[in-house]
Amino acid sequence: MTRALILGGTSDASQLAVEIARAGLEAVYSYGGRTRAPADQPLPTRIGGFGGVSGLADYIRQEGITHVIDATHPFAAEMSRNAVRACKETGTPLIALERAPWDKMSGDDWIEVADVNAAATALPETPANVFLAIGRQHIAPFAAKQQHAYTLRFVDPPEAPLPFPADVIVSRGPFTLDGELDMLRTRGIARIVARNSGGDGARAKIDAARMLGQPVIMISRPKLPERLRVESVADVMQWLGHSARLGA
Ligand code: 3Y8
Ligand code: NAP
Repeated sequence: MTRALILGGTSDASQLAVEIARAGLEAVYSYGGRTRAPADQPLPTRIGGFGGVSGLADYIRQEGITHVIDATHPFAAEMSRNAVRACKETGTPLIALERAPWDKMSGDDWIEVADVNAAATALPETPANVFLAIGRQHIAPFAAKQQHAYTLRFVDPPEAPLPFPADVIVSRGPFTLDGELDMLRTRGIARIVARNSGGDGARAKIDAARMLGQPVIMISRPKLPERLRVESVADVMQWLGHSARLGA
């Protein structure tokens, strides 16, 4: 009897939830509790951390989870690392649904950096209008470069004061090319800082930057442990179907 746990919080995870609900498989969708009103899901949903590796292992045992799908964002590294360890500890099959990174195309002007600190260092000294498309959790390093005029984009309005003056756009995405072109032009943005999230939900700003001939400071993905990894919902359903048939 299949009982899957989806570690969600991305558009891919939402698409998977629809297919799993349609197939009538038993599953629970899990959010980290980062946003005020996460999107509704067609499955029973839980919100908030598990309490590290041991908390996740306990959850798997107590809830009789038979399969774990890590459909979190490529930058949700801690959740992914915990999933690998908890599934090894409990002997639970694990698969990652992870979109491919964006590849640099001709016309792209990317400055590729390893992390957020390197992104802040990569900004020019001369004042510029900078768009930080990296959410709220990792903006502190830019407080060291206050000569720039920053535009930030968050899912929810900021609760705490920001570490530096900035203009905040509150929007959950996914974003459109026209909307990104308009935003970049009207704000005279000269630099975008983005993460290589991959997928379609966040790529419009990268396409817009290319069209406007603007450089993007692109943060590479964190290294994750080896685990079974697919890029499509169909592959996950096949994996579930195969194991589910065996475990039925
Ligand atoms: C809570 C689920 C959907 C999901 C949409 C995707 C696309 C839009 C692009 C920019 C970049 C950013 C941010 C972003 C994108 C999708 C997708 C994606 C980037 C939701 C969601 C949750 C989160 C958490 C949130 C983070 C933040 C990151 C904003 C739901 C909407 C910047 C990542 O306020 C906070 O604390 C926000 C935190 C983690 C990064 C950060 O560190 O601040 N996503 N995003 C998940 C949970 O509670 O477990 O609320 O419904 C999902 C989506 N975010 O179905 O339409 O990639 O799938 N999300 C980044 O890419 O750098 C915005 O502005 O261009
Ligand atoms: P993270 O740094 O990898 O995770 C930190 C801790 O948050 C985890 O150890 C876990 O707490 C909890 N957590 C994260 N995702 C969870 C989930 N789906 N269900 C239950 N607990 C979860 O994660 P993050 O980067 O803050 O991202 C949080 C969520 O937002 C993820 O689900 C991710 O898919 C979504 N998201 C993130 C980004 C991004 O840029 N990081 C972009 C879009 C969407 P415990 O250790 O207590 O279990």
